[in-house]
Amino acid sequence: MTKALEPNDLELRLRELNAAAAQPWKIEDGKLCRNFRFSDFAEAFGFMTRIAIYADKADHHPEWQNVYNRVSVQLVTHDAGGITDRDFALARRMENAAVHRSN
Ligand code: H2B
Repeated sequence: MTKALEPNDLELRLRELNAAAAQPWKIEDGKLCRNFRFSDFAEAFGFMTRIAIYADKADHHPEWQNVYNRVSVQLVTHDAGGITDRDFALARRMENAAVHRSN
């Protein structure tokens, strides 16, 4: 099982992730969080569809909420009781999927 990251590693990985992110990821309530905004609902839902297919294959699923063109994401590995490399892998995947269509 993947281990929850220690605070120092977490900060390091967060800085690496945010170096490539248009809007910052933040740690809130022990989860890796970011709000995405798209041009419209179709773009937001298209993003969610692409990520859902990846997440299910990886057996690692996001907590997320969608309202029209906005998608709020909170990533945590329940099995490990904290944020792990699997959450950062999913976050990077989200950045790549959203980079051409959102802020
Ligand atoms: N997703 C996330 N984000 N965290 C988990 O701990 C997790 C998961 N566990 N997807 C998986 C599924 C587990 O519940 C199943 C049984 O493999």
